[in-house]
Amino acid sequence: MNVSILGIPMDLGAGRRGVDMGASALRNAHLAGRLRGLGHTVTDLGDVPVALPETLDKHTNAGLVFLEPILDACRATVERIAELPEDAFPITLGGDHSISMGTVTGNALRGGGTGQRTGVIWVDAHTDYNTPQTSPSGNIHGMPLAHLTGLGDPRLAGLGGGWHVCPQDIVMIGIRSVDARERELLRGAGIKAYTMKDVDQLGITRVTEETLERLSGVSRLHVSFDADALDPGVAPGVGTPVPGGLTYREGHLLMELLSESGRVTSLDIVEVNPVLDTRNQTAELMVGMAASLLGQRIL
Ligand code: 6HN
Ligand code: MN
Ligand code: MN
Ligand code: MN
Repeated sequence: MNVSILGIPMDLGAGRRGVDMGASALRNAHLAGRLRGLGHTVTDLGDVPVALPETLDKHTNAGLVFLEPILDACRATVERIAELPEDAFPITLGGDHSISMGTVTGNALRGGGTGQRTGVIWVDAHTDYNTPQTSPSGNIHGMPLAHLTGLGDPRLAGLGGGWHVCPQDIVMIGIRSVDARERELLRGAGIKAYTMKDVDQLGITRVTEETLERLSGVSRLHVSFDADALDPGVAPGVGTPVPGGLTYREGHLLMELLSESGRVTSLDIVEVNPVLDTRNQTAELMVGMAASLLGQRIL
């Protein structure tokens, strides 16, 4: 495959500093080399420009912390991704999870037209479905999915000229932390969410099979992998750790099964925080996840 790597070194959407260094940590953990070793052609497109928080006033615009610079970075991301050819496999490196408003939209617009029907597999401890009205923190990394479906702030929801993902085309996996009003909003939204309880009871194989079955009608399939979906025991370098996450093998098996399906067309790796990590182990873990998604096998 023709893999294009794009960094979005942004931590403006998160409540604590450090995930802006995630893109650098993932490159340091030899992402490109690992994928070349699997036979892929890999091009690193560099980084999208992102404002430094130290240069900004931390003012909150209608319940949205750092709205304007996040909008700027997401708009630049949409542009960079949308211009890539249809057969490219973009891997976007966060950065906090607010980058996905730009990456998912850019991928839907890739190849021209007004936006492809895109399935989104959201691998995360959190549902990231807050709006400015429901968010307890005002942090935009807790809001990308709501905005991708067209809810929330019209500036964020209007990225890419108003393309939206259908709630029926979203599947969440690994969920174990949902805010009270976010839960109310999710109820009846039509989004499928596999909580950790579901993963425990059904097993990750059945969860993955059901996910692919549910998303059988989409023409693009995007995986947005928040490192905090994994258990903090194996992925300590994240800003919002929640106990009881996916094991090392559950994470890999999910990626291996998605890889076997041959249907995934783009990937985000987000929320890796090197400041909180131990010897870059979380970045190395996530590079391994990307390798499994792109065809690495045990035998
Ligand atoms: N993430 N639900 C919390 C909030 O502030 O809205 C946490 C969000 C975490 C977001 O990890 O991508
Ligand atoms: Mn997230
Ligand atoms: Mn998360
Ligand atoms: Mn939109």
